[in-house]
Amino acid sequence: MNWEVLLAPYKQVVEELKVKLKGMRSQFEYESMHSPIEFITGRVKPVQSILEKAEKKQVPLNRIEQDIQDIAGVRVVCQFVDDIYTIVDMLRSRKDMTIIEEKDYITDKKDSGYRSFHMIITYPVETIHGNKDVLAEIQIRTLAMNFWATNEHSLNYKYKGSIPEEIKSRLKLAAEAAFMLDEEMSKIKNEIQEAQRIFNRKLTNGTSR
Ligand code: 0O2
Repeated sequence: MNWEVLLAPYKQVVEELKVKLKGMRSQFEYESMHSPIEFITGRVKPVQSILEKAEKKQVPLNRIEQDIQDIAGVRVVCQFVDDIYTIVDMLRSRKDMTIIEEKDYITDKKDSGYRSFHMIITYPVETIHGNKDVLAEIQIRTLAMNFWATNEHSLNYKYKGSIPEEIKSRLKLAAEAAFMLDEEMSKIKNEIQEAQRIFNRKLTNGTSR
């Protein structure tokens, strides 16, 4: 299999989605509104991870593009839980992508403690052979959820998917702490946003420091 050829449209999808989501963030900033997007990352799943996932889910090589939904992955990280649903609503109303599935692991967290909102979409890309609808996964989560997931992901990698029980239960506690942090921050959201508006105004007037 020529992976470079197969993955090229996925690479393009990731780049295009990143540009569009960054565009959304800039528009909020130009209009001096609180941006529900803190930052955006994206990646094409490495070939080794695609093969491992295919083996784990018993997906034959000729079904990879249909059955592995996160070959193209974009992550949107937000300050507040509310921001996640603002983005979800905005993505639902877009005409340039089709939502195939939504997984709300925030109201329905995973056993590991993982929280995030996932959207599986198809996105049309123009290739030299014509138009192709490519599957992609958009993960939307808060900074706290991202902190937890990044650490848990590293531990999973270290322990090859079998994290020791003691660490697993600590991770569950940490997930609850992260969730409480999100809840507490939500309660003082207006205060925080007002402070950020004042700070940004100072920056644009050049009076800071
Ligand atoms: P990587 O290395 O991030 O690419 P499903 O068939 O729906 O049950 P699937 O396809 O794995 O299973 O979908 P799901 O559950 O939505 O997970 C897709 C991605 O979400 C994962 O990709 C992770 O990025 C993230 N994710 C899901 N569960 C967890 C979790 O418990 N901890 C962390 N840290 N991330 C999680 P990959 O391929 O597993 O990994």
